[in-house]
Amino acid sequence: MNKNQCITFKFEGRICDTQLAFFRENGFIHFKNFITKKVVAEFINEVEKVQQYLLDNNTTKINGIPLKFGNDVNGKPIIQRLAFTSEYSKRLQQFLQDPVLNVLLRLLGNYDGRIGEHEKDGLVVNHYVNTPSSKFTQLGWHTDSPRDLFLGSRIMPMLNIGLHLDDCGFDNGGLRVIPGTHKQGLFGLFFRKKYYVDNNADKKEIGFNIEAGDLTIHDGRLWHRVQQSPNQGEASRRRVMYIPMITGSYRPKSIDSVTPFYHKVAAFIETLKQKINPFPPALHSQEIKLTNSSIGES
Ligand SMILES: O=C(O)CCC(=O)C(=O)O
Repeated sequence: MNKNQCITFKFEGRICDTQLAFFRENGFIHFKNFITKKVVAEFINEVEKVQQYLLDNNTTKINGIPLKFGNDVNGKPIIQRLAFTSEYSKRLQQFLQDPVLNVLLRLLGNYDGRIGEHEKDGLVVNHYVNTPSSKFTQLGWHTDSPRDLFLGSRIMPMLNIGLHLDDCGFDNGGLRVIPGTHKQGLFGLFFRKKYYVDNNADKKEIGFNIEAGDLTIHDGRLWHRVQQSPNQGEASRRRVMYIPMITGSYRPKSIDSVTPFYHKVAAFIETLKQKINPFPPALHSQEIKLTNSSIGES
């Protein structure tokens, strides 16, 4: 399997044995057209409403999870990482309760899984866009599992279910995974890559040709990253909702929840990266052009 051979599946209301075998072997799976374009538009609208509400109320954290702010192509403020989004939207809440999602639990094998609507970071919405003042254009290599340790529990099986809201062909960046790494031992889980700092392509990584409405699911132990789009502005936009499907004891978050340590570390790394190189590589030329023109104007 390589980047040109991204195998996709059609979801027909159940996880069949072939899909289960593929997921067990590789640690991820890609379903085409899980929701229709009409529903995609509806969800984008809901996310925008939640974003506006949170911006209007100067909300910077939800249940202890910091939101990530940036600016859109038109300079308007946006939230580039939302957490617990469904707690602000009846429509998204209703979607998380749709029995169709429970069908995906089969991928967790014998574990008793559930949708973590009020646990971990809840329903996350990531919004990547390349603009001079975007704060989110890529994401370094990581797995999701060690977060459990920071939350005070042992590593438990989990799935991250990504519902994609924009088209994003392989050449436009997006999700990259290293197949099979969910089966590695603890050493590989912790030390295969430098968490969040390493953005380099791996020779074993594969990517996806995503259409809005597609669903990708990855095992929490799988190494993955988000490749920055080579494009600027609108063409670089990538929005994806992540639904955590989790196991273990029920640990809901609330307004009193403290910010987990890994978010503090991630924020620290981000600040450090900004200080070392304030403009992500793909933005360099645009930023320099803008700076020159403003110098010329003054
Ligand atoms: O945006 C993506 O597709 C991946 C996001 C991710 O890995 C994360 O939020 O931890």
